[in-house]
Amino acid sequence: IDPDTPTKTLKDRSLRAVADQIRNGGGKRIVVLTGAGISTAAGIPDFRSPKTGLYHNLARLNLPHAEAVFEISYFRENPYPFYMLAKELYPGKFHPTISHAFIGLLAKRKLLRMLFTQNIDCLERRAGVPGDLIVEAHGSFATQRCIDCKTEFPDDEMPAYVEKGQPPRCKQKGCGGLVKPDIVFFGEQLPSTFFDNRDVPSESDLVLILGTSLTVHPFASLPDMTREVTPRVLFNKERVGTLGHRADDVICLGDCDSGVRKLADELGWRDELERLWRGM
Ligand code: CNA
Repeated sequence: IDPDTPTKTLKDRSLRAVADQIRNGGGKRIVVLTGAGISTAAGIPDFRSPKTGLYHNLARLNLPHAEAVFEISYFRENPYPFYMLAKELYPGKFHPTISHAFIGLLAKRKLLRMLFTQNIDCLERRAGVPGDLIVEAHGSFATQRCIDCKTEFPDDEMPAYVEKGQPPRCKQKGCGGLVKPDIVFFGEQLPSTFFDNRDVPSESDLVLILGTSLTVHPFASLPDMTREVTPRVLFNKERVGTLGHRADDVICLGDCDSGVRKLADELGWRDELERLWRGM
């Protein structure tokens, strides 16, 4: 956007102006959109970062192409690469980042309208964001079922299989199909909570977007479903989607934890944020 274009809602396109907006009550229905980039500092690789991303490192598994690890047809043939990945990402091993803690703080201050996450690591819950304010758009490891007859597999038996990298088999008589955690593979329908809450971004008064390449649809279209007057703030290593095209877009390039700390400083929340994070 031309730097001379006047803003509609914010004083200017800075984090200070975003903080003022929140402090003045113009950020009471905040929608947060997150992706793998908010968890890289926790030690969980993202997909697409060059060299460190999972797609780069999956090359050693001899997959026909990296995305095959999330394709049902390939999973049927060879579920082991997915289970190797599942072992790496399985919830319980990682600690939330300062960015997760910030979302927890928004919820604590009753400013969070909804968090839409593409992540499957459950770190938002661990950071204290209440489950009813989270849309896990790409599912989660919380439940699992048979890919053929769809019968659920018991939660308490799952961790041992994941730890061994061994796919369990369906227990239904005569089935024996492969069991897959309820995370969304390519071509699979997103959970109904995503569609039930799809209008929420258009009702928000501020949108924060953290650590996502905005390449996976339909999630990637959420920032564009907000009203023109709703400020959109991007915390990411690179520019993504249409962020930067609107008058009230604020772009904070770099690692999202630093960006979030800057915003917390502007809000006067920094001490509370660090305390909250250390206590997680
Ligand atoms: P992606 O396509 O890998 O993009 C990540 C984005 O974050 C890129 O734009 C990076 O530049 C940026 N980034 C990386 N590290 C940082 C950082 N520290 N600070 C700021 N920006 C950073 O991941 P998306 O989430 O956009 O893609 C959607 C996929 C990734 C979803 O289906 C997820 O399920 C999947 N995924 C999830 C996890 C997880 O649960 N932690 C891990 C890996 C992949």
